[in-house]
Amino acid sequence: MGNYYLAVDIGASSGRHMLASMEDGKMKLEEVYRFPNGMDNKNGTLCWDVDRLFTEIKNGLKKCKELGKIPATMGIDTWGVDYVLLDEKDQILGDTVGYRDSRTNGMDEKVYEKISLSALYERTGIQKQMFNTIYQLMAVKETHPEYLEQAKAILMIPDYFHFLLTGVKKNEYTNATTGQLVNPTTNDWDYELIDMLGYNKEMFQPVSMPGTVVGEFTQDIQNEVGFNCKVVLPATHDTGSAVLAVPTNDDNAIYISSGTWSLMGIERKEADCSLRSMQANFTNEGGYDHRFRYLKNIMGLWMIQSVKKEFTEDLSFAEICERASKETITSLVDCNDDCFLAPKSMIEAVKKFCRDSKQQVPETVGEIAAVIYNSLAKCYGDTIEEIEALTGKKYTTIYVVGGGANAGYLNELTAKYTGKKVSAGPSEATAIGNIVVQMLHDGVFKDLPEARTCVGKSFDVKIYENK
Ligand code: ADP
Ligand code: LRH
Repeated sequence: MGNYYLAVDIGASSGRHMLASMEDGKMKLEEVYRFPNGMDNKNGTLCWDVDRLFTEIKNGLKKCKELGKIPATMGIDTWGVDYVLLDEKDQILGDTVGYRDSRTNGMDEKVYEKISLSALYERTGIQKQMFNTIYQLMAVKETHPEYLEQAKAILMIPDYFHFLLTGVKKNEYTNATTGQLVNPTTNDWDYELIDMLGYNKEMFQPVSMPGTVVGEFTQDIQNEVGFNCKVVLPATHDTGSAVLAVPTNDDNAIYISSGTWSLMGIERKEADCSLRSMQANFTNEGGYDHRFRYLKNIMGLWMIQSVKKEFTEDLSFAEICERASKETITSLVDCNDDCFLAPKSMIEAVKKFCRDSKQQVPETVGEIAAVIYNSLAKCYGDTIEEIEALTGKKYTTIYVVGGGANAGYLNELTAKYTGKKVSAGPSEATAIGNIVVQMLHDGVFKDLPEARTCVGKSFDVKIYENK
């Protein structure tokens, strides 16, 4: 038995500690601990409870100790774009506001007073999302300029947790790129842009690549969790980790990282910062080994998560999926409409969209879920057409990874609306991709293609064909 490696993967809807080891040339994955996540409404502002999340991180570490499975290395990944600002005493300045909060409304215009939308895309390659760090920082500048002045460090959420574990502050590359402040050619912060916007340059640490050692647990953490461990940077952006675990080395693979969001795209060696690409709203997120994820953010299973909370019946995702598959309703909504980003009621938002567009209004659980699943799959179909037009290539297979790979009905619909073969799994791709980088660091694999081959033979995938 070789070493254990620990991935702490915290998505917007749940976090988990996954231990991995190699056995007979295959990766074995074991879930050690799981906890819920979500933004809390704190006096009208949507916030992350980072204190609770850090307690959960330590709870999972204690569980490893209890099991007698001490990892050789560990790393944390989370969703992108959100961050904390730390003062000179390393205390968080203000609330840890989540990306669905409305504080960024109007901040695009403030940013464009300094730099145009197209110039911004040309120098970052990142698609416009109102919640990108660049707009969030503008909201801070407008409402709490003193936070920006006092800040000694900006840490993305996983960077912050790594700091709490080790006492070392690093800005990891993949998550940094989601903020729209990194240059895809130098792969470093775009200090000129940061200056232009009037953000405090001093708070940015040099960008570190996945595979870099952060440090070891502080004495306090060792005392609390009962062991020491080396922290190695994975691709700390969850999507960056998930795409590392797409189980193929086919350069012409289309993937969907399917969870709270559906991130659909391809991998590329160079960023495409052209006007055409900007107009199609594709992004170039930085990845391991200088591979860019050329993709589109699609609203994703957030819509299902939200209606699930509102249903009076307590149903599992599997049950909701099953009910949807029995329905015949044909109404469709535009999943990427802003009205679905943070509605008071997702059920009402879906109904209103159908009503306003003169389509049948869904009423039952099955109908509401069917409208959402069909609309997502339709959006995947449209996105494939855009990717094929933008790249001038035809693609045959869509690799769905992440929790959404378990949604059988959605996979069937994806095959139907895209006309492509769908390969679904692994559902824990993010944790696997996180561990892949740790294993590459430890010399278990010589390179990423070898790791992806191993992922392919270690985990089950299910194939769906267009009938
Ligand atoms: P995130 O990392 O963004 O929190 P996950 O990758 O964990 O999200 O995916 C969670 C989503 O996967 C759920 O919201 C749900 O829609 C979907 N899902 C998980 N298991 C199932 C299942 N058995 N059937 C249908 N959908 C599922
Ligand atoms: C998915 C994700 C996505 C980002 C969003 C904020 O969890 O990281 O890639 O765009 O959250």
